[in-house]
Amino acid sequence: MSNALSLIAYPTLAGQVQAMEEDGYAFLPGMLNAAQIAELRAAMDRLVAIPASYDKDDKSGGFLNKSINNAFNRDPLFLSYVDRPGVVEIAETIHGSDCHIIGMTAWLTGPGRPDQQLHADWQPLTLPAEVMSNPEVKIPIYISTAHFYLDDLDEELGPTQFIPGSHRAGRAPKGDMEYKGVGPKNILCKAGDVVIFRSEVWHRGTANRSQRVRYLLQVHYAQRMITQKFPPYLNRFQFDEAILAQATPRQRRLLGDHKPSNYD
Ligand SMILES: O=C(O)CCC(=O)C(=O)O
Ligand SMILES: [Fe+2]
Repeated sequence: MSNALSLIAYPTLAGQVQAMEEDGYAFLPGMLNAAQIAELRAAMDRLVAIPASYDKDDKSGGFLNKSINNAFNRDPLFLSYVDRPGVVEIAETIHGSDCHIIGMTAWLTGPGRPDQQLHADWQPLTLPAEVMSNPEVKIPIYISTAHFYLDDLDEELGPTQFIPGSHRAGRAPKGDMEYKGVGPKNILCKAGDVVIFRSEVWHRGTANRSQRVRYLLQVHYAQRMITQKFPPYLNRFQFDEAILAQATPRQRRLLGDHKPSNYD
């Protein structure tokens, strides 16, 4: 039985932002063409793990797990994914015009990867269900992640699953597998599609039961007051000057070159 999430592409920015508020995610089909998908996959293949940055590239869990942090700092190609047209406008609308990225991860997951636990990436506020059921209670979107899918997803490759509207639970799932009687549904999208989702929506990556490696680029956006996660910490992360020199003013701001504000 198919467990696919029906993916609705809202054509306007207002519709996409409304989807972030009501469903917890927005589906953006066809953001990349075949050549862009191929060049991104090749760039991800070329990345070499930096252990000090908490990168991984091993099979210690019994499956290939190559996860490279701070990808924007590794190749100018990834810099262009900081402000991809069609995605960045959503981030700037939901998080504010001074929003920034808090991370960018190039992630390859190989055959044998198990199901993840259903989770919220971050639950900023825990609130009673009766408070959350009041439509006047509107929680700001503090953090979102754009998933750039670089494969045609099928059930075997390990699609991401979401429970629409579950960000309104007011809590992380903590072992629950349903919200209001609805379980996690597969995102069976195409290579080049993007799903951007807020941190509280209940979701998980699923088992890779194929013989293929799944390629995913994650761009994590946040309100300016949410700290960037660019390991290694204590001043050991350094921007690559050659890449920074190519950044536009908007890209620089998204990397953290802000106007002074609270606490600066
Ligand atoms: O692998 C996926 O599709 C989702 C991954 C995820 O949600 C996570 O690592 O937090
Ligand atoms: Fe997650």
